[in-house]
Amino acid sequence: MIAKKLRLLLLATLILPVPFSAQGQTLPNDGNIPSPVFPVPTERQMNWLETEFYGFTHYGPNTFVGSEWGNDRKPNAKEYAPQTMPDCDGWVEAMQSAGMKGAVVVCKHHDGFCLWPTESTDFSVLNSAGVGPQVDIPKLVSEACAKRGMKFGAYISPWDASNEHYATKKYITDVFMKQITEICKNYGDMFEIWFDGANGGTGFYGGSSLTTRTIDNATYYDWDNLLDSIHKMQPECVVWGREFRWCGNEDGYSGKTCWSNYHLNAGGEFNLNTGVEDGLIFMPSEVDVRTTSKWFWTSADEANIKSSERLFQIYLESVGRNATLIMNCAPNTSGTLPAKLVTNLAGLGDLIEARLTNDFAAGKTVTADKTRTPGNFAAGNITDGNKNTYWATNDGEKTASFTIDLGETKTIHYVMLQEYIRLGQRVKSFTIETSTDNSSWQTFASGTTIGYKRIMALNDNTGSYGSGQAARYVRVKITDSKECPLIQTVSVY
Ligand code: FUL
Repeated sequence: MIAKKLRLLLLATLILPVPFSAQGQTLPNDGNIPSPVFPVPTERQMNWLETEFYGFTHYGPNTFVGSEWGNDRKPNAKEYAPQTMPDCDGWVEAMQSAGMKGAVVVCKHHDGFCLWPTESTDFSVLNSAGVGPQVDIPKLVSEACAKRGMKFGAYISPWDASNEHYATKKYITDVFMKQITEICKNYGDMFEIWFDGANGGTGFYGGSSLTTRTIDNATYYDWDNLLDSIHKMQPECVVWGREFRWCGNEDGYSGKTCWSNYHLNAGGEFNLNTGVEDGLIFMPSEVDVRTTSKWFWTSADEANIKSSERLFQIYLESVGRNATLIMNCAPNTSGTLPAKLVTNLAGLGDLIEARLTNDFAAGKTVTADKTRTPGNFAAGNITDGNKNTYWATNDGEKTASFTIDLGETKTIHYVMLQEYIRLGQRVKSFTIETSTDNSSWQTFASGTTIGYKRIMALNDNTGSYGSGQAARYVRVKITDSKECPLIQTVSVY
């Protein structure tokens, strides 16, 4: 028996790489893998980036009284008065039809009303009117997500305009943390938890007709420990304001230059839209956008439901600019999404399908002027459909170009590029040109950052589909990069 164990040990030392423990030792790198350019994403952030596009739901007492924040009146649980059970499966179905891969549901907004039977406060569905006491929104939405293969996430407002303990330690320990724990423990796997910068102070977020208590957001919530607690309960869940950042506006766009790198400092929020090229932490941008002009439904606001074309433009200016997109779908008092919104969401899904799925470059030949050697970094990796392979140049080579031969002339509208982001965001500028004969070239578009995903429209015109450009050859020139560029995928539509 001992001899067998020794033999196994000997075998293991022969086939396993040299241990990493010895200091000062050169580690083997037979694959010639490029060194990371820090910061790099965690596995959890990678999974979240790949989710790309998901829904948001604002629904609660505000829906019934036509308010946005609920800090304009005294708390009254009876305001939440659904007469029939909300159709959460219908919400998720409509989101899925738009191409979304998950749903983040408001469980508690700034008013403090909890849309699930919580033990943390009396201001919840349990004391509401109509069929309200039977409603458990995170349960209904998480079940619909599970049924439809969608990811589930939750919004819990840190600011609580009605809780008597708000701004004291008791609120954090006995109310807020309890609410987070109930949500994290009782509704299955979560991919994202959304907090909010609003704190009810007299600054940017305005005052209230009720008592307001100003808190120091940065220290009061003890974000670092909160992050750890959430990860213990939900290992796959990324946390707002820590693992991803607000994009800095609610109008549906990320910066054309958009670094996933960021830097948190005492000065608070800055450069949210563009990120920070030399930022020390990996904290990608999320674009949060309304499909009307408000977060909560009002009948008058139905006139403002955005068209499918406008929603598609928002998609290009968020997912297509190295951010994720969370798009609000506000249910009405009968617990359903307005019919026009359902139609326009499906229309968005149709546009994404029609314009961004038939990849002319898939499996096509690619040639590059420079390629990293030795190792598996051939230009063909760009069109091989494998997210684990990429084309690279040698260390120190920060400019290079590659050309995709589409095999025949096509009319093209979009070029989608992805860096191999696991080793850090690098590209600082690039141009795309096309040719029908591989000799005379026309500009298609040019840009700065790429990141996890960049979708370039012809002439960077995201607002109209246009008539496209004839191209058999698509040439991408990387004109500046932090270190050798690593390009995982380029698709041509
Ligand atoms: C903001 C909130 O104040 C809005 O009401 C909404 O929830 C939006 C998503 O975030 O900060």
